[in-house]
Amino acid sequence: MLNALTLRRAFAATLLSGLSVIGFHVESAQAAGCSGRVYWDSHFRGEAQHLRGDASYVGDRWNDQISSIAIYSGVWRFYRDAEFRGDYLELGPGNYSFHAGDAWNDQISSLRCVRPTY
Ligand SMILES: [Ca+2]
Repeated sequence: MLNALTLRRAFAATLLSGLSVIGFHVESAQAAGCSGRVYWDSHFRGEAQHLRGDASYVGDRWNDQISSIAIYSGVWRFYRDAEFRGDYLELGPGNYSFHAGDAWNDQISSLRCVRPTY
């Protein structure tokens, strides 16, 4: 079970690594050990953005808009403010969905991968 999950994540990361990065300014592209996706809406819906490195600011379009996060690899910190400031939410591989009224819904302004995982 765990092996199958790990394999599936690795496969997804391989697929996604072929996609181009649009939108976020990637300051330090890291290897496949830091990979994920953020979504405009809850439940992994709406516009999506591939994560491959740190972003000191997610950009005007994405600022305070992220409502769900899929992390394929790495331990990531999602900050309330730009430049990795404010309190942060630390998340490892998994799927996370926020909803209206949740503390972290539509709050994230910067993000970074603090530890690669494989
Ligand atoms: Ca949103």
